[in-house]
Amino acid sequence: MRAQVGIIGAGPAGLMLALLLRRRGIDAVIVENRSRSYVEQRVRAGLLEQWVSDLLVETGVGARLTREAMFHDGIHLAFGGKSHHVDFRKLTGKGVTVYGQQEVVKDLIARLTDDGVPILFEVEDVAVHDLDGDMPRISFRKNGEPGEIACDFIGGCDGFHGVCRPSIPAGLLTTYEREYPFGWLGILTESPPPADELIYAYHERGFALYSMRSATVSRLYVQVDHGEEVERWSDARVWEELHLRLGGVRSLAEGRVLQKSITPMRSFVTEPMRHGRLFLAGDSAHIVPPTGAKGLNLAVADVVVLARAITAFYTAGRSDLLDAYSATCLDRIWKGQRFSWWMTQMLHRFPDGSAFDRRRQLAELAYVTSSTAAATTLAENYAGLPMTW
Ligand code: FAS
Ligand code: PHB
Repeated sequence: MRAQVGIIGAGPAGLMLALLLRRRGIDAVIVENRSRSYVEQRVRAGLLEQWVSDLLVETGVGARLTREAMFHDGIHLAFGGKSHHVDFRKLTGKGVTVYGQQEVVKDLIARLTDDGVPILFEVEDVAVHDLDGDMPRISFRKNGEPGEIACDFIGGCDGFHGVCRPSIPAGLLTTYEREYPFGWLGILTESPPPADELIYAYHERGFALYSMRSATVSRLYVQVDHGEEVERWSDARVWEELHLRLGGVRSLAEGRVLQKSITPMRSFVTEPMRHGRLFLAGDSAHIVPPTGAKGLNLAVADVVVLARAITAFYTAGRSDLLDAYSATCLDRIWKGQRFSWWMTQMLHRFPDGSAFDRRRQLAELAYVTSSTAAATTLAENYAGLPMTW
């Protein structure tokens, strides 16, 4: 096959990249190693920055989002038996959109399929070749048959465990990493959320997050020990912790648990995000702890920058935006890393934390919920910093 851009990975990054290129008349092919149904059912992020939901509407894939998403003005921070609202709309003029990542993925796949953009699902043995030349290739196997895509550029959108980042000679990459001594156990439940907006709860038993997907479906998380196994957490045990960690701030209705999984927590960045004609975007280049709800939003920001750079190459013969791709993305990525780390260190119980640390966390929460300046820094980062080109 021949395409101007070969994309590896049909997650938010790969799909949005293909859509943005398509809208500029640039043809792309996506190869994905999972099935369409697996990709569309994978429960992950749930919160879009204002500009991301606006982008989905502007690019013509936001109709269902406009009908079904929940549009929030802020979040609640619960600690010391009380709940405090941080009003992003009042502080920054922006809100956030609650719309499951799997819904975004479904909407993007439907649009790309309608537009005739090839998405090859269930491919195997994907590999990239000739990255240093001007005709890189993607090889793969589909239904046991070998396949190949000759292209001008490769979008490495295959996530943290993909093949693209490892295809770059290790000596050329610098990685930055922080592991956290805990993870999140998340459940999707048929139960009404305890509040109209998200509640981030600090508690001596550990952090908990009360999010949602609709007025009748909740997305709930509890902090668990690093390396914890989901089999050790019965539904009853999860509900008990969720009740305790809500600290009497709200009552929590229980319901059928539809999905349960544990997400490890890490901060990770690899630099640079480019090697020849291969451009890393999204989780293939960076991971944030989900506390700041940045993962999906940073992935979309990367591909907005990449689509703009590739378009300038084809329409004006420019390579300067391609050359600046990594630095442009990393500016936003590191601000997202800082914010995600800050939210994580403020809200979680660290096993090696001292009594001083816990009092300092409570003071930080008291400061954020009593100072307009402090609340505004949380609001502008959470709702989404302006895009910088
Ligand atoms: P993705 O990982 O979404 O997509 C990569 C795609 O590439 C996948 O479809 C994968 O199947 C495919 N792929 C991988 N290797 C391949 C290969 N060799 N060949 C072909 N295809 C290949 N973010 C939040 O903001 N909030 C959350 O609550 C949250 N929860 C998360 C829970 C989990 C378990 C995980 C793993 C991530 C979570 N994230 C969360 C982060 C998540 O939302 C990512 O930021 C987002 O999916 C990034 O999108 P992509 O970069 O497209 O990567
Ligand atoms: C979610 O709804 O899945 C969600 C929301 C906010 C976060 C993390 C996850 O910080």
